[in-house]
Formats: sequence, structure tokens, C-alpha cells
Amino acid sequence: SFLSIHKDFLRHASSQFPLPPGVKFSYGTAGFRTDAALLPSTIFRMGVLAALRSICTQAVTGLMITASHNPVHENGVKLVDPSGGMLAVSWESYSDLLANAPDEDDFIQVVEHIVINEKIQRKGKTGEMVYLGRDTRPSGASLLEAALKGVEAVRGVQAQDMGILTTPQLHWMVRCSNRRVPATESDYFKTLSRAFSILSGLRPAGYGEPTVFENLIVDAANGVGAEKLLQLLKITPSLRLQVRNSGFEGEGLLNDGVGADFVQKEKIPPRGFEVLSDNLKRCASLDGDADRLVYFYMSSMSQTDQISPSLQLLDGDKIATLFASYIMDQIQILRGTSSFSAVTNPNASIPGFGTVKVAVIQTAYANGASTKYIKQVLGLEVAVTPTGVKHLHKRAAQYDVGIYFEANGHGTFLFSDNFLQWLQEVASQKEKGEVCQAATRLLAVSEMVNQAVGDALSGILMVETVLQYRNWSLQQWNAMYTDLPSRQLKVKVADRSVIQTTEAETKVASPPALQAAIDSAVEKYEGGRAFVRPSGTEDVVRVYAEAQTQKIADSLAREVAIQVFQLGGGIGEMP
Ligand code: G16
Repeated sequence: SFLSIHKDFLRHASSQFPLPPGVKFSYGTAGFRTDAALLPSTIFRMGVLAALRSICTQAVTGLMITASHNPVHENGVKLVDPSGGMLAVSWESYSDLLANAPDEDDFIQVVEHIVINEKIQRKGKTGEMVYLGRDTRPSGASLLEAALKGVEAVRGVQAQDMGILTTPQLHWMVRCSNRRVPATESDYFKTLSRAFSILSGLRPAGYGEPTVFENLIVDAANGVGAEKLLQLLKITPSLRLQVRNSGFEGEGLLNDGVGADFVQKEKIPPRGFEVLSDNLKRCASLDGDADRLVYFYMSSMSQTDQISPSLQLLDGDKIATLFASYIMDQIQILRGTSSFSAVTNPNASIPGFGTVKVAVIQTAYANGASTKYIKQVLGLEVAVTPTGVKHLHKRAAQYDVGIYFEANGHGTFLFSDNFLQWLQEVASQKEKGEVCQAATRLLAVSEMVNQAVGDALSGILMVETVLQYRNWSLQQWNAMYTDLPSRQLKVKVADRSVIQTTEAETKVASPPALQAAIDSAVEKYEGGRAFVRPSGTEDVVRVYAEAQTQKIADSLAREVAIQVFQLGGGIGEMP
């Protein structure tokens, strides 16, 4: 069998990457993530797993070395399935078993278990390949070596080092390669840029001459997104932006007071932007591996109720809403009705296609005002899943257009093949005028958005496209609806796995007293909402609270955090 040929080779290779003592690895929300020094054995073993997944599916898989928004001394690994999405959830338990196998013999046993359980057989074909990528972290190069050795330890599977990339680029490459379409990094830039140009040339009549807005100032979190954005800019001159916090010589540290996670959670401008505060009319932040995006601007309007009155955040919910409204506009045109009506009727069908199923997928973190707007004004279905794009993506794939976003700025949208095929036909019928244009727009959008995973670069192009189309400033976009004030906190506990949740993470199942305590805290405030969940990327428990005023949201969050600390085994300082 496959194993009897290679067992000794695998055993020998794995002996070079011993498990660090006393560490328990856990797959988490998006793969393993911890101090980089602890990771060589895990990354080697994930190389092996990515190779096994490739043999099993007879397709290219991917392995990305990144810890995204985490501090620079940490690192991690995200595995990419042949579809371009995250590793199938059913394989996550194999990852845990492999990562924690104490020695070579146990490791081989787990490999054997996976091979038998998944009925993995060599087909002798050449499609067995793993694409490897890494972000800009200093520990990335040696960890990539470990991954490479892991893939190659499964003899016959090829490892291809794609170099320094954003996470979404690697996902895109895996997806395209398995769909037999050009999949190099330069194809990525060309595809996005071409679609952006098509869309810029397809502004609708009736929205007036395009306004020339200020350049977009992008905070690249001192990460990999900076260099990639500059490359995109080079071939897309009509994109008007400047990159800051690029992580180049003399600039700051990765994710240190910068980036989408920081801006979204703290609601204050990233480091390096303070001095510009008069000029911050159009800004965006990426995270460390450029799979998240938020927009913001500084407003001179003082809102006394807010801790940081001047930063106006346009988070993942606002982005999802902007995109959903644009998609519905195009669907209205395809129906032959005006593109200007605000309220759409999602049940009406398009002549020649039938009902286009459109939905927005969110998590419990979605601001209540966004959910209300999507349901009541856009008339769309909203589905809720647990945190983690792997859950949202799967749900979004059930629709003709599935738009998914987490409030933290991670998201994208997916088109069904059926709908795309129909759009192709309509787009080829020039005599259909506006209808043909709307179909052409949606086809370009389907090329420009990364349908493998959330992608901050294609996200910027998409936001800029819709703003150009509507002639909107960020203020006008922000006015679509007003966010309910919210607050997020982190609580350190001895073992965050003691907190278990249910109902898409909106309720605590264990310890039971905690949910009762949250309920009684929430009850005190009309319209208040709060939930807690263990993070799958950081060693903390996350607390989210939402209320009618910022002051109440802050106290509710604090009250709940204290309960987590007391009932969940808090350590360190009391929140
Ligand atoms: C990852 C996941 C996201 C998730 C985020 C935070 O993002 O891909 O879906 O929202 O972690 O997860 P948690 O709240 O469990 O820490 P990233 O950008 O950090 O890779």
C-alpha cells in the first residue's frame, strides 16, 4: 500500500521536527496559531496533511504560513481546500490528531488512520500538488521549509513554493488552478485590474458626472498587503490610493497599533494616521495577511456619546450592505425595472431566469442595525452562522448570489454557476441595452471579487467601484444606516475551552451559570444584546455588547466581562 512504501521515509522526516514538550495544539477558527518558535513540528505535519488531502481529492491544495492579525512573534498555518476555500471541516480533527501526536510512531499511526478512514489510494496521476505561501513574518521562511519537507515526505506529491503572498492570493491560485484557468500571481493582478476597468467604464446614466474624490489612504498593517497593493496600483492607474504602514524599512511593526483588527476593535485611527487627522476623509485598513478590510474616516461632527468621537468606522457589515444594495440594483435592471428604486422585491423573478436567490450571511457580531437594514430595506434573507469564514462561505454557496461578511471585515461573495451562465448569455445580447450592461457588470464583479475567500485587495476595488457608481463619499455610504453602539472586550482565562457556546455562538452552554449572568446583565437595558465566545485565534475569551448608547454598551460589555472572569476562571487583572 501507499504507506508500506513510504512509512520509513515519513518517520525519518518527522523525527527532524519533534513536538515541543507541554504544548497542546488546537486547530482553531482558521488553523493553528501560536508563538512561532513552537510551530515547526505542526507546520511540518500540516505539510503532510495538505499532501494527503491532495492525493485524496486528486487536486491542488494549499498551505499558507501566516498568523494574520496576531503579533509579529506569532505565526500559524491556514490550509486551503481544492475549491479555494478553507480546509474541509471534517478534516480539522485529523489536524488536531497529527499536530499533537507525541512521537514518530504515534504520528505514523495517525497518518495510517487518515489513509484508511479516507480510503486514500495512489492513482498514479500527476495532479498531486501543494501550493505553499507565506506572509512577511520573519519566522515565515524557516517555517515554509518545514512545510515543504512535510509535503515532500509524502513521496510523489509536489510542493510548489509560491513565495510571499497575501492569504487570499494563495486561495485564489488554488481555486483557479483546479478550474484550469491561469493562476499565477500576475494573472491575479491582471484579472482584478481588468474587471475594475470594465466596471469603471460602466457607470449608469442618471447618477451624474463622476465626482473626483480624494485618494484613498490605506493602512496596510505593516504587512504583506502593502507591496501587493502597490503592484496592483502599478497596472491600475485609475485606482487612486496611497499606501501607509507598509512595513518597509523604518516603518512600524506588523499589526502593532495598526491594521483592520485594531481599527475595528478599538475604533481609533491606526498608528501613523494621527498626524493626518484633518485629511482623513477616505481611509481603509487591511489586516496582516490582507484578507480583511474596513474603511473609516475622521468626522469633525462630535458625537458626545462615543469614546473616540471622531472615527467613523465602515466595517464588514457596512461593506456587505453596500455590496448587497449594488447587486440588487443590477438585479432590478435585469428585471427591466428602474435601477433607482430603494426597496427591492427579492421574490420577483427575472424573465428568462426565474427567481434569483440572494442572501447575506452574517455572524452574531453583525451590528443589529445592519441586519435590520438588509432585511427591511433591501428585503433580503439574512442567515447567521458561527464565526469563521469556513462557516459563512459554505452557507453563501447555497444561493445564486451569497454575500458573506463578518463585522471584522472578512468576507466576499459567491455566484452560482447557473446564474453566471445565464448572465453570459444576456451579456452577449448587445441589443438589450441596459439589461446587457447590468449582466456585463455582474460578470465583471464575479471576476473581480475573490470567490475563494475574503480578500482586502479585491474588496477595495469593489468598494471603490460601487462608490464611483453611486457617486458617494464615505459619509454618504455611512448614512445608509446608523450602527447601534457596540463594544468588544477580551478576557484572559486559564483555559478558554471551558467556555462552550451554542445557537451560532449567541448563547453559552457551559458553564451554565454564565449564560444566566449574561441574561440578567442584558435584561437591565432595553434593546441591549451581549454574547461571549472563546477566540479561535487568540488566547482570550471575546465579549460583545450592543446597546442604544455607547455608555450602556460599554458598561454592559464590562459587566459581562467581569462575569466571564469570575465564572470562567479569569487570570491576571480583573476587566
Ligand atoms: C480568522 C478567521 C475569521 C475570524 C477571525 C477571528 O481571521 O478567518 O473568520 O473572524 O479569525 O476569529 P476568532 O474570533 O475566533 O479569534 P484572520 O483574519 O485572523 O485569519
